[in-house]
Amino acid sequence: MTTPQHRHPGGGSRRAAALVGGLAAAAIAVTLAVPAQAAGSTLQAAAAETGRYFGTAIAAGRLNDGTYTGIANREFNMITAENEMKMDATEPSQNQFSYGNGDRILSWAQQNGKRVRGHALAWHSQQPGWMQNMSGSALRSAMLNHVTQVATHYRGKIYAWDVVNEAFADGSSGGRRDSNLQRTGNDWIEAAFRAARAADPNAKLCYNDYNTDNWSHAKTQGVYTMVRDFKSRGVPIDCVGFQAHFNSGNPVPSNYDTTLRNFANLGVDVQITELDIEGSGSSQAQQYQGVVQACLSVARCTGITVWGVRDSDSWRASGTPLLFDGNGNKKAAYTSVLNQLNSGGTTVPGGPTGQPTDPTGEPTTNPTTPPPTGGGSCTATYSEGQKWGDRFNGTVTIRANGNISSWTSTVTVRYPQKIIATWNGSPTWDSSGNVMTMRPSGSGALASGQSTSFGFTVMHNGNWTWPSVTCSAS
Ligand code: 9MR
Repeated sequence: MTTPQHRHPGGGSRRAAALVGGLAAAAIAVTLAVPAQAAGSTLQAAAAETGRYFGTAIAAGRLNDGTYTGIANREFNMITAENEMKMDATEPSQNQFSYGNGDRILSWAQQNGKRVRGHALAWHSQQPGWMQNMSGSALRSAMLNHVTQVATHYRGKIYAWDVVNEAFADGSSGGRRDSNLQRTGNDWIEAAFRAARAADPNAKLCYNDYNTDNWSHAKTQGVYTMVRDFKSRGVPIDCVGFQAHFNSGNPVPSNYDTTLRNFANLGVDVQITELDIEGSGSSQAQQYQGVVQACLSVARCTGITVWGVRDSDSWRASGTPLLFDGNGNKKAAYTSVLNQLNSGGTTVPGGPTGQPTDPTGEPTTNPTTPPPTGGGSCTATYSEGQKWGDRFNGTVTIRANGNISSWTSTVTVRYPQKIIATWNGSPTWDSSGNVMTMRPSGSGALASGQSTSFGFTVMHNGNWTWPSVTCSAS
């Protein structure tokens, strides 16, 4: 691919850090204990620690089931209508719109302080009968009218719309799926996106599909090429949804993080939109953990939605693919997802505290120099990584001088620079967004003379000044 790829987390070069001019390294030891961050006890709380959401699909017909709504309300903060906002549900007869069940789900979400993903405005499947029989310019107009009407009805209330769903073919072609919509002309997808933007300028507009998780699959490449083309021509697309319906024949790919990262690097958010994994026990739990880990490693992976609450609510209930069993008990998969969310990851741009930048260009908080102690100390050394037109990578090497049980490092970037991705550490941010405090993902213990490193990507926005770094040991 011609687009630069970030290094794989942990795969960055370990070349010795050169001590050159402009390098700000400090060796500092501290007595101050770093307060442990409270772990989130629900999926939504744990995801929010890094600015992400955790969502579920909701069926209107189950809203009077107290166990169902109890779990949904406690664990999730993003809601997708499983079927109720689709074309057949919202326009059963041409130009006669029906929003009863969609509105029911929206109201439940709003009353409980949750956001809503809209699903889906244009799709070859679940079309109302009248539309299935249409073709050509009449179908194109009817589709655009549908997009406009439904997006207008929900204007201002939707976080992100799946504007177009499942438009690419399975298999090795990498091309579009044949459908009545596709036969109206290859530009039907961008036409739908433009209509959606005009109807609801504040909703994020997503392309959503399945079997696009493995980076080496033709379908993934086909969608990637379309999104890259849309971005280059100014077609209004903000996000790409990865449905993530997995089973033994279609397992979670080991290159999932690469896929998410490469799409994000096109300048779109990425989201896991319909996650379910058939199976049980520790094997299911491990696969769930892998998906969460991949999302957490990509700063623009802004959230994860599972496709239903309990196994018995699933479209493929016999595969027991969800996080709660039929009685509403937490499964091993639930615990592995929660633990993985609590282990930290990249923080999404703007989250969790908004990360405002100081318009004067000065960091509002400078790294403080804690008092030295008699114990071990550490040195932080910055080294330049790969550079692209709009961004650069950096690596910070932490070296222990004397045994240390853990370390904390700060990285200060200069406005209008912005750190957009990190790896090999757990970041938190000050209120200015310019100062990142990095802590080890694992124990952080280093014997005297040992070193470890973490890395990050900076959008330079015209400012190439090197970040300054510090380290404190405990
Ligand atoms: O879960 C949905 C199920 O209740 C419907 O019968 C089915 C009809 O197509 O759609 C299911 O949801 C699908 C989603 O809308 C798009 N991606 C695949 C999902 C699972 O089939």
